[in-house]
Amino acid sequence: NKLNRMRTLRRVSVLIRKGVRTYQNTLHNKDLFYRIHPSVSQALVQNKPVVALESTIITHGMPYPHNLRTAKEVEEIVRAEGAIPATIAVIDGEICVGLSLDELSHLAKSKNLLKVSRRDLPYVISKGLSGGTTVSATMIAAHRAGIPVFVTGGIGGVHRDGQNSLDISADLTELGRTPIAVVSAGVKSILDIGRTLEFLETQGVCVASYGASKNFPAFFTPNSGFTSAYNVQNPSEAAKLIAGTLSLGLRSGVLIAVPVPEEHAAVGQQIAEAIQVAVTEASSKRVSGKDVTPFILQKVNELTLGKSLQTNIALIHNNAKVGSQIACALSEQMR
Ligand code: PSU
Ligand code: MN
Repeated sequence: NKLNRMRTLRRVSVLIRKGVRTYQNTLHNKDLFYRIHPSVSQALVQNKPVVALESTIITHGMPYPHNLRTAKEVEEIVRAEGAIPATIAVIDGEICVGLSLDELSHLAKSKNLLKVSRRDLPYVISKGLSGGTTVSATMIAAHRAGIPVFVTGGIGGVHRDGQNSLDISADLTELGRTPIAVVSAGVKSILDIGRTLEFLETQGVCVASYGASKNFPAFFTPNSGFTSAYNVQNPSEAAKLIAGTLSLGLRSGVLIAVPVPEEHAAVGQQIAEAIQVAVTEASSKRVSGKDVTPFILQKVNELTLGKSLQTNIALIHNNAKVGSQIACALSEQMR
């Protein structure tokens, strides 16, 4: 009955709050090689909502000056929703959590910066190099700093023909081993979306679509034809799901898949054709390893005459808004 259900819910939320506190106490904020921006560490100490942001999207995902403008706009959106932005990158061998405007603009303008994934971190640190962090490296840093919510555009996945090449993004295994909620517009159809979802299931990642349906979005378009295991209808439901993950001590992450708003969705057919061309060209030019994703992103943008870039920016804005609302709801639930 209703009363029992309410008691259950109250009991669960008390347990979850305790669990998340225990989890947060086990984090190390003062690690060597980490530099936490004062605005971020202050917010964390005061239990205010913080949103982590990645930087490969700045160094490798978008051309200048769109990358810089978008990075600034995203931080503004996070602030407008009442959260603190923490863009993460490696600068001169230091993992920086929260960047100054100068640092953002340096990342956006410099050519030849590294794309830093989990496996690259030790090398980049040991050489004192700089680079944009991918979803996997950003998750590691955000988790270490104690930030449970991370917003990006799209995550990496299983590449087409990945069952043969084994080109599977480290983002997926990271989601299996690092307890962070990643808010993204799903994965691009440059990838094999069905196999990506299968792999996430194997990794134990809780995948939930944001909104009224379980449709799993395909980045440029709201529906990939595949479905998530669950859907969450609002920031508070999403926050509870995340809190549940943290307090259970599962150590795996959550993927919140936010469909691009219908009015910004790209013309599906045009994008699909551009992707086909780009994927074929990547394989005929023997582009491999970490260069595949940036190569295809740039090619698709070129072929759609910037239309894909417009959609890309619009969906990141939307993810930033939704992700910030989730971070605020989570910090509210922790009070
Ligand atoms: N997908 C996008 N834009 C991006 C990326 C992916 O739509 O910028 C970047 C992200 O940083 C992601 C990385 O973590 O590419 C994945 O690269 P790879 O496929 O090499 O794992
Ligand atoms: Mn790869």
